[in-house]
Amino acid sequence: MSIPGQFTLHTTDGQARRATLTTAHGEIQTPIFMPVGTQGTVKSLSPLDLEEMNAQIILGNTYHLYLRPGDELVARRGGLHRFANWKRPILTDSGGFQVFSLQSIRKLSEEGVEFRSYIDGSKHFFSPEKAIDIQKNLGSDIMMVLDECVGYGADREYTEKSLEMTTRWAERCRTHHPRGTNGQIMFGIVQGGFFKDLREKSLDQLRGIDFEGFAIGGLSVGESTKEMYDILHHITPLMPADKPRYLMGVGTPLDILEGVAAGVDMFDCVLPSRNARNGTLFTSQGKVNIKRAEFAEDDSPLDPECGCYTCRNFTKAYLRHLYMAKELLSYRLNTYHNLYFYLDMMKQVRASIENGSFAELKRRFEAAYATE
Ligand code: PRF
Ligand code: ZN
Repeated sequence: MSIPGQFTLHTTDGQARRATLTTAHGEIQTPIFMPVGTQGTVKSLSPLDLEEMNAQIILGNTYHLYLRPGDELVARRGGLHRFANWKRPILTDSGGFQVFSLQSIRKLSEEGVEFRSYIDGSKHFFSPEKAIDIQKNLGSDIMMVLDECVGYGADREYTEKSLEMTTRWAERCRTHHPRGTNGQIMFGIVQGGFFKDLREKSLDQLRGIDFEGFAIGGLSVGESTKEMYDILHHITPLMPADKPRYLMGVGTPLDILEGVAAGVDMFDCVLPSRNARNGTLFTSQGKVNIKRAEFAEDDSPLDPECGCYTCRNFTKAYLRHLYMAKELLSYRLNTYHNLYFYLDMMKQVRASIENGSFAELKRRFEAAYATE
């Protein structure tokens, strides 16, 4: 019998890895992209849609679900899987990043972080233990430790103090929920900003704690692509090879392929779903802005190479019309396509690692997205 947290490496192609991660709600084939379902829903899509496009795991947010409808209310409904009728794995982010990025904070101390609700301004407090208790109530398969994601431009002194606190918070999270409890596994988060030695220090400290996986946080926070790739390629070869690696909140198709090339197994990002809602669509030929006048009478599918429901059934002219008229179906068809595109890209990534052609696949996407 396989146990939650078991990570089986099947094959590699360069640094790229093809693996399986076991969770309490089934196995995940990696590399994987996780659609973001902040409020317990991937905006505009049903669980049926997500199953149809073979989403293997979705992401939920501790911060949002704690504030509304409340994690205890969710627990009384049998947890987030039952509440949202999603039967496959769920990963929850700890709330730390949302507290910091929504500027709703904050008083930060060794004890935790105080913040104001983005809904009604009320005061709240997350300690590392509280962040885990909430994720236990939600019943996610993969829980994230509470961390501080330092902003871009933070100086060395601040970044070092911060990563050391993030390590102490990580220790408290693991102590509060020892390995093997309850089928829920826990990932530590490497911080350290844009200082390579501080990234190493963060990783060294975290690897002494018994986590089932490790995430790279604090990237895609306003730095250049070059700076991000530089840190990424520095830290991934130093991460434990026998545990899953998760690059948080990244990114564009090319960022994800760069991550895979560096040996990352898991990704999440609001980009495909958020861009879909403002009419930016990812295709095999690069990005398409569906609101452009040139599509007004274009009867071709959005992406002739895409097998999704949107591309099989509708024209660019119709998708443009829906967008211009702000019709609800616009959000749905666009989101369906963009997530299908991302998930299909990951499927191609997995196949290419298996047959040793990942570099070639990456070059193909780089050519299509070269002008970004
Ligand atoms: N920490 C957490 N969640 C995150 C991040 C982080 O650093 C990021 C950074 N891109 C996205 N989501 N807990
Ligand atoms: Zn499509």
